[in-house]
Amino acid sequence: MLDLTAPVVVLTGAGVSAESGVPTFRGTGGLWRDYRATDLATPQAFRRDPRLVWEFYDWRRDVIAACEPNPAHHTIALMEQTLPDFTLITQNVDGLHQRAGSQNVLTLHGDIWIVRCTTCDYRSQDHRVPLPEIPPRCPRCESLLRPDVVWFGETLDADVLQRAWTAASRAGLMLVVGTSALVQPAASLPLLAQENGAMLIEVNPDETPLSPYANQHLRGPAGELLPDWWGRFQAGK
Ligand code: BV8
Ligand code: ZN
Repeated sequence: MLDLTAPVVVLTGAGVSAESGVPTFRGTGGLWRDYRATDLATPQAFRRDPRLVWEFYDWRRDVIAACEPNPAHHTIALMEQTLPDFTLITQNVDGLHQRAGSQNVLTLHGDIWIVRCTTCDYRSQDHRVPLPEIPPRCPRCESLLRPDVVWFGETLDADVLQRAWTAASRAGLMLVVGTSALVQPAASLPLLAQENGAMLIEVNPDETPLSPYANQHLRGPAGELLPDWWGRFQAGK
């Protein structure tokens, strides 16, 4: 029997957006023109070929713009509205949690809908699909713009990471939804939570390195299993 007043944390990965049609990183959809996403989401790739990296992001923005939040996103937004102490941490950059109504989202890896200048402090929401110019240039200083996401080898925003760390360490319950639990430091958050007494529930059709630590497994698609779990959780089952 779960304590309904204990702090609840949800950590999501690309799998929570899979049923919306957003390709995951490591699943079959994780390829673009035979490139692996993880090879393009790096500062080195951007330095070497900013046009190619922007073609990749422009394509992802185009795909995401046509996707809708799925019942998993909506359930997580409902949890935030209903529970007295709730935190959503996401590795995703697609903005679907926000579109489903989640208000306070800790976006560990940034936001694909924000661009920022590689030279000056210009930073702006940009929802244009496709982008009129690839690679896009700063309207202030003409330098290259980049997606405001955290690439492999880059550090996460210290404040966001600190807030995620704090939320995980005081959680009574953490749901880990749709992540292969391979990317650090995000993948350490569930273990930190458990070390501090949290119950871990993994929502994923597949096994992950986190599975042996989880107290409970919802083995299937989040869009189907999460709404059902939430109904039972609220009924105190
Ligand atoms: C950092 C933004 C250090 C960009 C992303 C140890 C060894 C080797 C390397 C490292 C290491 N420790 C740290 C590193 C480096 C690296 C890392 O972790 N590498 C991994 C690959 C080993 N980490 C970093 O570089 C991080 N920075 O550590 O800085 C540092 C310190 C000081 C000074 C300088 C540097 C930065 C990591 C952030 C990278 N950016 N995204 C973009 O999106 O374009 S990560 C990227 O992968 C996405 O954010 C994605 O969310 C994330 C994780 O992937 P998942 O979300 O888990 O998605 P995936 O496809 O893998 O899995 C989907 C899951 O869903 C599957 O399990 C599947 O079964 C499940 N699923 C499918 N359908 C459904 C479902 N689940 C539920 N329902 C469904 N329907
Ligand atoms: Zn600029």
